[in-house]
Amino acid sequence: MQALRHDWTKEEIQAIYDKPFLDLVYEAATIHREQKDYNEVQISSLISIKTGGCAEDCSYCPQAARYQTDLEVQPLMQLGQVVSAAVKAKEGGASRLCMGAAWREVRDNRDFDRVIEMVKAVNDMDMEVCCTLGMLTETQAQRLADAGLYAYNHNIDTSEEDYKRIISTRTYDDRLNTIKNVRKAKLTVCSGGIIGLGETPADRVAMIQTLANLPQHPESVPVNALVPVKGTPLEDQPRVPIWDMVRMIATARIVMPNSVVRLSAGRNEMSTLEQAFCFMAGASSIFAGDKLLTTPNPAFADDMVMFELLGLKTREAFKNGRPKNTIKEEVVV
Ligand code: SAM
Ligand code: DTB
Ligand code: SF4
Repeated sequence: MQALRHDWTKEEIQAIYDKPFLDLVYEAATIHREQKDYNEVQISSLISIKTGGCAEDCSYCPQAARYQTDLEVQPLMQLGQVVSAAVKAKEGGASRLCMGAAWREVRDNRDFDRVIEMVKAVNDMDMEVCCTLGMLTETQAQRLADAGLYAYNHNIDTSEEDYKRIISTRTYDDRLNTIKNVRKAKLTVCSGGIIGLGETPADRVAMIQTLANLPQHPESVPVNALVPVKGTPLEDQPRVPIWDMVRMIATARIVMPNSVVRLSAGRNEMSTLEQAFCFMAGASSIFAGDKLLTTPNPAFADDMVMFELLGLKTREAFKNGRPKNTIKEEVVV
């Protein structure tokens, strides 16, 4: 087992990213196959608990209020709606439920109280609960942890140098600061990015370097291919070549060997063979269910056909042990 490093240079990561394609896949696959459950894939299901009307200007995002997209804005869901969605996701084979809100940051109000109730309810269903709610303070992260949250998703999206081109309403440091707050609350971190934003290969390498040189690697690293949405500034971006997606997954797998790399947005446009290459290169997690947050994703049934074809198995919840904060409260009668 390779020792974890937090001192990667850009040159080292670039050299990995630029390897001949099959050498890169072989190296990543070799590292991936050192894990005993290498044929297991973790399934997360996404629910958009609050959709659209967001104050930020992320140029890829259909949920930013300032872009004219075809999205229907929806207020924060009721607890019962979330529980029904969680039941459906669990029946479909998901071990993790990720709740996303189109918020710039969490505010200490009744909406947050309701999210806390959602976290408790889903954790009680023995699913790993993840949230992605925008920026968080340390106290808010702690409140989520106390409610039984398992992971917090907060992507850095691209390189620090490229960030201002993509988002002007917050800084890279804002993003890193929330990740720090999540760590202080002892939650697991899910952080990755998007390719296909018009970034250079050097930006991709710099993004991986930032993630790999955090004091602790994110437990989960989502690699998203941009889903271009009409009305957003990036609507005309060309589709990400599959070669680049595989290179990103393989590079992340090699430099963060203990992390779970998630083949995230963009699967709807990929063939089974293309996805098979992503799994070969070390992806071991996906978002399943026919919708991501607002855009289409393959149906559960189609994914199960793919799993059967490739001999993949779904990973159960809490495979690495149940953290103390997610142990259900005893009901005293
Ligand atoms: N508002 C919160 C935030 O920004 O952290 C949570 C929701 S936000 C939609 C979650 C992540 O989805 C973003 O960080 C981005 O990486 C990803 N995302 C959003 N729109 C996307 C798109 N069109 N294609 C691919 N990924 C996208
Ligand atoms: C992540 O990295 N990708 C997911 C999840 N984390 C929250 C979101 C993808 C969103 C794709 C665009 C949409 O459906 O709105
Ligand atoms: Fe808002 Fe998140 Fe979309 Fe940015 S990515 S506009 S913060 S919902």
